[in-house]
Amino acid sequence: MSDLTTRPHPAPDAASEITERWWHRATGYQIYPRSFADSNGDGMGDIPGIIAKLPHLSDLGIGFVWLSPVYASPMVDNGYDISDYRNIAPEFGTLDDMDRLIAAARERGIGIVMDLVVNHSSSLHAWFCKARAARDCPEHDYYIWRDPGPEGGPPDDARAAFGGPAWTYVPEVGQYYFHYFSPAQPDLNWQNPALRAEIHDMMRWWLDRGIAGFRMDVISLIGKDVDARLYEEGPHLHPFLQEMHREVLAGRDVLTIGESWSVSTETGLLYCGRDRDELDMVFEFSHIREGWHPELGKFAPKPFDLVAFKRALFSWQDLTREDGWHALFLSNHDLPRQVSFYADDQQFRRAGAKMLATVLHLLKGTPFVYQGEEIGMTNARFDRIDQYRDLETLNHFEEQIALGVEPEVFITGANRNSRDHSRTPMQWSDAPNGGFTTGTPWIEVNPNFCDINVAQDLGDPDSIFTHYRRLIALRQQNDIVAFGHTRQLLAADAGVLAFERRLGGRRIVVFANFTPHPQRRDLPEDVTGRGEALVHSHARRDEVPGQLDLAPFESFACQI
Ligand code: TEU
Ligand code: CA
Repeated sequence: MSDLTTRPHPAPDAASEITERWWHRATGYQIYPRSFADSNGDGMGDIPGIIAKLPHLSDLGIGFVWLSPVYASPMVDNGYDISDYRNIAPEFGTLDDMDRLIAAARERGIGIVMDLVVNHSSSLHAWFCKARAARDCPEHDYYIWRDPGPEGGPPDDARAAFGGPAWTYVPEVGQYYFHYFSPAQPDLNWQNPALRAEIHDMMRWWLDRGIAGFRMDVISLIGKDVDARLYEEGPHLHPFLQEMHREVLAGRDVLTIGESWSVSTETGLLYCGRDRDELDMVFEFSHIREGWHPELGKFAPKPFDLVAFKRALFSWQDLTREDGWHALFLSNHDLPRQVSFYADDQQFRRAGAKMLATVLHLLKGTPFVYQGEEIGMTNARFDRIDQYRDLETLNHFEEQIALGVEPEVFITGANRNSRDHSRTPMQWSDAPNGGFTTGTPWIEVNPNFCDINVAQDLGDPDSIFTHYRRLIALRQQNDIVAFGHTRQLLAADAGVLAFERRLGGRRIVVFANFTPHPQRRDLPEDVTGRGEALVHSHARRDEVPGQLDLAPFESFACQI
């Protein structure tokens, strides 16, 4: 998006300057193509479907799209298993369709950020087909092979993220290959320079087609040392990212967001610090993991703890105060629907959805909207395991049932946290299947599409969609929203989240009630004041009074 202006912007205390980049004021929108819009009635979303829906993204004010993988793939993990990095899966369209999407989006000032899945390929990638057939071809070393352990079994007992061992034996070569995820996703051997050069070349090839950047899938795994059983943030990670920057990214005005499940406030600036020449920002998950059971993981329901959640969220605001930048999100294709998880998807759905948006979009960083979030889409209620589609849920079900977990207990956890909730089709209208497809959708449409859909929200000035549009516009227009320093307020409060943003002498104060009950708070003097309402879910608020009463899930921001 080099056509957008780049100018230096004074930091809030004028002690340092950051150069304003196009993505500093932009809001991203994630599209999970399989579930977004189906143009040909085969029950699966596709690229022509996305092109047809670009006006929706313009209406919202979106600056760029993060497009989940559309590359050729056997779809074991819905495209996160790529068999050809330079082609498009036929169910999604053709390379021509992709070029048309890039051009049509760009005409609207929307960049397309592609998903770069290079920790692993598909086991059907041509490289792996050769690699598994013979030890003496160059491609063999593109993957991670080890001889059997002393007893003839796998080299060690590492487990794969989607269940089962992390090593799979290939008799043709008499070795095991390593896969952090499923056996259909063999890990690439980043220590091989020829492999790295292939990846760099492929990235340049896409950038030359006009894309606006990359979201890098589990990028913190590429520096791994399997022999030391060091997978996340391994010893080679940052040298590899610096090399990638030199070889591919330097001199291009593109956006890079790395996904890392392990990055912490100790390591965050190693990826996105000003002088690092690696990435622009990272998706980090400390606030998400907060909602998981510490031992039993995501499929064991755990009550939401607002204080711990706030600690995680604001620790990254503190970290990126002077350096680095934060990618802000509550939802994506791997996570449950945010209104169901953090708020209420029944009586207070509308207020809850607006409240979560108010919080996220007024923090410092680049916010991401996951498809359907802008109309407050909710988790599905699946009663049977055969209604689920995701390999993570299905494999963990098998494993946990074998361990003696009751199916109903597992389904309760999955109804809260399965990846499939975010993957039910986008609800466009109250037409059959929510207007997503004229055929049979690949996964059930949430039956609440009659009440929750885009057409309905568009016609309502008080809708969740309208609230998002306002927040997205604020970031573009208001320097405090874009660049102000963040200070958390009421840190120990278990029901209310509050913060202020400050730039020069001006400030914005944000309040959010995370509970279904009215809340009253006595506020310190340095927080209160008269000003101008910026955004509100209930009554307009031009003042933060000394005694503040909040309605259930109420949120507002006031500039003082
Ligand atoms: O996810 C990374 C990842 O670690 C997930 O497996 C995560 O632990 C899980 O989704 C939590 O439920 C990325 C992609 O976002 C995901 O869709 C892929 O399945 C995965 O990588 C493998 O490519
Ligand atoms: Ca289709």
